[in-house]
Amino acid sequence: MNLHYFSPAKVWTEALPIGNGRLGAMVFGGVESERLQLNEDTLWSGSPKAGNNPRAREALPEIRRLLAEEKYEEADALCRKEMLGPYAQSYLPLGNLTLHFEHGNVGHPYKRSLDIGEAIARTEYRVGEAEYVREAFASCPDQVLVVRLTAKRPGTLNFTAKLDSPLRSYVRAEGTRLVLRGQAPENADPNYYHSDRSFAYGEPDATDGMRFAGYLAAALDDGDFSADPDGLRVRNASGATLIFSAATSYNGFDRSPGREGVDPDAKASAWLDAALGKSYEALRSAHIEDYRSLFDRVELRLGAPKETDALADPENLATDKRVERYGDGLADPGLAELIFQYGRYLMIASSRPGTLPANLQGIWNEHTRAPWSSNWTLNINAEMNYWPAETCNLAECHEPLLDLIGNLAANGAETARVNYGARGWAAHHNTDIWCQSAPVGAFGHGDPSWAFWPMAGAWLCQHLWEHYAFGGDKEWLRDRAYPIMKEAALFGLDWLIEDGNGHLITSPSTSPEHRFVAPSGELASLSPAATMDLSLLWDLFTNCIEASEALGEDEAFLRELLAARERLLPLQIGKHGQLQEWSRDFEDEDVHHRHVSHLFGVYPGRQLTGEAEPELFAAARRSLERRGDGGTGWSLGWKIGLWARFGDGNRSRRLLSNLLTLVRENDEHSQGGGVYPNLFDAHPPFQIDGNFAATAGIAEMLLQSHGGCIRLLPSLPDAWPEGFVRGLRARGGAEIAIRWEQGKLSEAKLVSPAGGTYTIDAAMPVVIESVNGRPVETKASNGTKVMFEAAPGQTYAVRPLG
Ligand code: FUC
Repeated sequence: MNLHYFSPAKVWTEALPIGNGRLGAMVFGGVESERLQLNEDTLWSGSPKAGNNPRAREALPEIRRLLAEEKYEEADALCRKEMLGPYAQSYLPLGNLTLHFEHGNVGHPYKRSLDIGEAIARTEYRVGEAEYVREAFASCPDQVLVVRLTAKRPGTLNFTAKLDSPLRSYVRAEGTRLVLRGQAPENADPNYYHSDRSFAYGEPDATDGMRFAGYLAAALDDGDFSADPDGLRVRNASGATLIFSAATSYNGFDRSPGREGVDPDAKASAWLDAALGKSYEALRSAHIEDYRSLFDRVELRLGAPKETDALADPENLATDKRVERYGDGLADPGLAELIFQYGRYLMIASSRPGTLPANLQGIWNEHTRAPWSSNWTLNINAEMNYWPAETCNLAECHEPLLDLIGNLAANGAETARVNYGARGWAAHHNTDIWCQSAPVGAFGHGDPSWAFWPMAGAWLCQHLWEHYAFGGDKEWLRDRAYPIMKEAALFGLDWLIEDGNGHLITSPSTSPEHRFVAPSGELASLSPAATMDLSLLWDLFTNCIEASEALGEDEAFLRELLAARERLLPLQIGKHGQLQEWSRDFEDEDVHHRHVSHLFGVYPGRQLTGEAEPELFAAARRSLERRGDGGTGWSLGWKIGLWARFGDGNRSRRLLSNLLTLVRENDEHSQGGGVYPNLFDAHPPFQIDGNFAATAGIAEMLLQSHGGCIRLLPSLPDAWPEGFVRGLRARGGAEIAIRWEQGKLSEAKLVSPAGGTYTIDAAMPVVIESVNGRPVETKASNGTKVMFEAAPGQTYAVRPLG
C-alpha cells in the first residue's frame, strides 16, 4: 500500500500529505531543496462574531407570499437583499519547513513514496556513492512532525533547515531552536469576494486574530550544529532528526483567540521538549503503533492484476502513470484498493478525537485565500467527508464533526431565533472554526441558490444518528446526540408551513446551487418545498423518532414528529419519469448539474429503497441516469455511492474510473473531476471530499446495512470477480468479512462486539454454518435472508447453501 514516484514534486498536488489530525505537511521530496508545507488545523482567520440578521425575519412573510404567487425572481431578489449574513472565515497555511542540502541538485537513482500502511513519507536517492534517506511522519501520540535524515557515507549530511510563513510573522533562533511566531488576520474573505478588509490584520498588541508559534529543533547523531535566524545548520553529520511542533492561541469556538487565547508557545515548546527526550526509534514505533491501530482494521483485496497486464509490477510504475493507464482502460483493481485505503489514510491523518473536522482540504492548504476559504461547506462537502467514517471502521475519526455540530447548534439557536423567530437551531451553507451559523453572502453579495439554505442542521444530525446506529452507545445518544437532534427537529417543525392542501412544505427553499427555469423563462433559485428539504426533514424526523424509541423517552414529541412526517408534501415523479427536484416539474438549469441533492433519500439517506418506495426509487434512478456520469470530483464520488444503492456495480465502477482520471495542476486540458498525481481529489481544484466519497462508495458496493438488513455484495462489478474484505462495519455494530469468487459470495463472517439480532441478505440462499469456527446446527436462509441472534464477540460464518 504505497504511492510512489521517481522524481520530486514540482507542484503542490504532486507532494505527499502526512498528518496527525491536527498538524499536517505536504512533503515535496526535493533533492537539493526539500519543502514541507505546514499546516495546523486551528490556524484560521477571524474570531467569534454573530452574523445573524433580524431583517430576515421581517422579509420572510413577503418572500413566502411572492413564492405562493409564483413570483420567483422577485423572491430571489428580496432574499438576497434581506436574508443573508457575513461570509465565514478562512483556514490558513502555517508556513514551510525548507531544507537546503549542499550536495547539488542531482540525485540518482531517486524515489519518493508514501507508505499508507505505516503513514511514513520517504525520499531516497544517491549522490555519487552517498545514499541519502529521509523519512517524515506526523505523530499523533507525540503531537510533532518528525523528519529523519541519514546519509550512508559518514559525514556527508550537510544542510540548513529554515522556517517561514506567508502570514505576518518573524523567525528567531532561541538557543538551539528556531522559533516562528505570527498572527492571523482578523478577517479573510473568500477568494471570490473583495472588500477593503479582504485580508486584514489587527493591531499587533490588540489583535482579535489568532496567534501561532512553530518550534524546530534538531537531534544529531554526529557532526556539527549551529542555529541563527537564517536556520539550523547541520554539518558533516551522518544522521539527524528534526522535530517540529506548532500550536495556536485557539481557545474554543466562542472565545477571541487574540484577547482570550491560550499561549501557543507553551503548548508548542512542551510538545517539542517531550519529543526531544525520546529516540527516533521510539517516536517512530509509537507513531506506527497508533496509526495501525486504526488503519489495520480494514483490509481489501480485489484480486491481483492479470499477468498480461503491464501492471504486474506496480512497484516500478509511478502512481500518476498508473492512474493514467487506468484511464487508458487497463484493469488494475489494485488501484481501486489503493484509492479506497487512501481515503482511510487521509481520514486518520486529518481527523482525530479533539481536533477540528477535516475541512474542504482536510488539513492541507497552502493558500492564504484558499478556494472557498478551505472551510466547511455544509450543503454536501463537509458531510461527504465523513461518509466513510462509520462503514470503514474509523468511528473515532467521526468525533470532530460530531463535536462541531454541537457547537454549531449553540450558535444556530440564536440564528433560528433572530432570523426566523423559530425554536431549535439552524445552520446554513457554510461554516468555519467560529461555527458561524447564519447564511453567508456579505448581506447581499451571495446568491440565494447557495447562500440561502437553512437545512444544514437536518443533514448534520444524520451524522449523530449514524454514529449511534453503528456504535450503539445509548448513553451518548441520550446525553449528547438526541438533544441536538431534537432541537434541529424543533426548527424543522417551525420552519414548515401549511400549503393550503393539508400538506407541510418549506418555503423559501432551494435545491442547493441548482436553479430552475421559472415560468418567465428566467432562471430562479427559490421555490417552495424542494425535494431535498422534504427528504432531509423526513430523515431528521425519522432519526429522532427512532432515537426516542431506542431511549424510551419523549413520547409526546415522537407522536408530533410522526404526525408531521405523515403530512410532508409527498415526493413527485415528473414528466421525464424522474424524481422531481422541485415541488413543481420545472426544467433544470443544467440537467448534468453536479449536485444531486434530490437523491439524498437514496444515498446517504434511507427514505427511498426499492422495497419501501419502488416507484420513487425507480424515478430517482431515472434522475441519476439523466444527470450523466460526469461532474466535479465530489459529484463523481457521490454517484459511486448512489449507483451502489441502485445495485449497479458496473455503473459504480464506471464512476470510480471517471474519478480516477488524472488531473494535472495548471493544465487547461484538465477540466473535469479526477485525481491529481498525489491521488488528492480534483474538483478541480483540490477538494478532499471526493477522496472520502470514493472510499465510502467502494464500501457501499460491498456492504450495505440501511433498512434493517445487512446486504452482502449488493453491487459487485464484473471487473472484480475475486476478492476479500475484512472489517467493514454495519449498522447494529457488526464487523463483516466477505470473500467472493467468480463474482459470487463464497464466505462471510460477522462478529458483533455487543451482540444483537441481525438479518443478512446475501442475494442467494445461505446457511449460518459455524460459530467461532465450530460447526453448529446450520440455520438456512428463508429465500436469501437469514435472521439470527449473535452473541457478543462470537464469529458467525455464512456460506452459500449447497
Ligand atoms: C459547493 C459546490 C462546489 C464546491 C464548493 C466548495 O458550493 O457546489 O462545487 O464544492 O461547495
